[in-house]
Amino acid sequence: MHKFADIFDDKDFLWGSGTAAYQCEGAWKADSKGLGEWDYFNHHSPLNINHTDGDEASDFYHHYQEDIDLLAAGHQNTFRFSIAWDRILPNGTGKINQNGIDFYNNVIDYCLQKGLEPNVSLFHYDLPYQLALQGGWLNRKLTDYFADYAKICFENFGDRVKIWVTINEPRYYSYCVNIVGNYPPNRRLDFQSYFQYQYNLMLASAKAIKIFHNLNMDGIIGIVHDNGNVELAPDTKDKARVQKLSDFFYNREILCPALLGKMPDETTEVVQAFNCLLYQTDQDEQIFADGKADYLGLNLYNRQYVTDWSTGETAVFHNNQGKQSTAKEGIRLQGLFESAFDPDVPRNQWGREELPRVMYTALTEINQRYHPQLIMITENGHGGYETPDENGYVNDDKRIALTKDFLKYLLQAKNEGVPVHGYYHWSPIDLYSWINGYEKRYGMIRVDYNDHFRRIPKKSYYWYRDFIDQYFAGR
Ligand code: BGP
Repeated sequence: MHKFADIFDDKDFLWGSGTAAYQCEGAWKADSKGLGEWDYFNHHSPLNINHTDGDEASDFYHHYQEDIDLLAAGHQNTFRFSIAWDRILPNGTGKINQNGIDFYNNVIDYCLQKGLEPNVSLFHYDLPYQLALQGGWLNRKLTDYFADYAKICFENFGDRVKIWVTINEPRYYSYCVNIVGNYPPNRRLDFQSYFQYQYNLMLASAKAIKIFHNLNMDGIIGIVHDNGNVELAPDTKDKARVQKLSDFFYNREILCPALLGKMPDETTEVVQAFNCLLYQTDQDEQIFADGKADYLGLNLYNRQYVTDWSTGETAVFHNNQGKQSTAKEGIRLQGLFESAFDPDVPRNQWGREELPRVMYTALTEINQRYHPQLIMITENGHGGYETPDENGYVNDDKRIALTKDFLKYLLQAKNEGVPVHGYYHWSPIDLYSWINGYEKRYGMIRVDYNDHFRRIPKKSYYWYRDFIDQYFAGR
C-alpha cells in the first residue's frame, strides 16, 4: 500500500462527510454530460414514485466552493464525493469530455486548497445510460469499460487524489436493482441477477484496483460495503444454516473478494441453494487475487437481523416506505431465511433500526474475520423529516444524539485496536435520496430548495465541528 502513512500521519484521523454525484450535483445536461440511467428512469418510469429527479439536486455543481468552504469552516479534514462516469465519458466508453475532467479538477483543487483530503468514488449507482442499454452490470464487458474509465480518472486526478473507492455498495445496489426493484432497471425477486450483478461489480472493482497498483499510484484504493454484520433472532432454529446463507447473501460475496482476494468457499453451495448459477471464467480467480482492496469502506447504518423462513412463500417488502414506519422491511426466502423484526429496537421515521452499538459489532467482527489493514466508515447518518424555524435553522438534536452514540462505539472499537481511521457523515448537505427524493433529509447543512439552494448549517453542523475539535485536543 502506497503512502498510507503519509495520508494518516499528519491527520491521525479523517473526519469528514460524504456525497454522491447524482444525489447532489444537478446540472444533469451541463457541459456535455451524457445521459445517465437514473436520468432516464426518473424522467420516464412510473416506478419513480416520488416524481422527483436529480436534474438540479442540491446544485452542488454550482455551489461546490460554498460547500467546501463550509466543510473547512466546520473543521472537517476530508470530503468524500463521487465522479459521475457520464460526465467523463458521456457514452460510458470512447471520447472523453474535457468539461467533466475540468469540473472534478476544480473540486479536487478547491478541497486541497481548503485543507480537505479528497476521497473519490468512481461509481455510486449512476450508470451511463448507454451502458444500461447494453444490459448494465449483467454484461461482463462492463467490467472492462469500468477499468478503462477508472484508468482515465487515475491518470487525470491521481496526482492529487490519494484515497479512492472503486464502487459504492455493490451489494445494496444489486439488492435494490434486482430484488426490491426500486432502482433501475427494477427487476423484482431476480436472485440470478442479484448474485451476478454483485459478482460482475466485484470483478470490475478488482480490475480497477489492479490497474491502480500497476500504475504505482501514490495513494490507496478500496471498496465500500454496506453494514457488514448479520445477527440472528434468538428463536432461530437452524442457526448455523441461517448464518451461512445470510452472511453470504449480505456480506461475503463482497468482503471475501475485496479483502481476501477470493470468492468464499461456500459460493457454489449457497448460490445453488437459491437455484442460481454464477457465470464465471477460468481467469476470474486470478483477477480477484490481483485486485485486493487496500482498505475497506463501510457504510454503517444498521445490521442484518434474520431468522429461519422454512415453508412460507418468498416475498420482498419495499424498503424506505416513509411515514409507514411500522411496515415490515426486508425479504422472505422460502426454505432459507427471512428478515426478522425486533420490537425492542427503536426505529426512525423510515422504519430503519436505530441501533448505534452495531458500529462496534460490525467493526470488531470484520476486523477479526478479515483482518483489513484499514477501515473507514464511509457513511453513517440519520434521515428524517425536518421543519426549520423562520430563519431556516434546523434544531436536529435527534441527529446529534444518534451520531454521538455511533461515534462512541467507533472510538471504542478503535481503542481496542480495530484499524479504523476515518469517518464520513452522510451527508454534509441535504440531497436527493434515491427512493425518497427530497423529503428525507440527511444533511448537517440544510438546503432550501425553494430559495436558490440556500445553505443553512443545522445544529449538528456546529456540534460536529466541536466534536472534531475535542477529538484533536484530547489526543
Ligand atoms: C446508502 C447510499 C447513499 C445514501 C444512503 C441513504 O446506501 O450509499 O447513496 O442514499 O444510503 O440512503 P437513503 O437515501 O435511501 O435513505
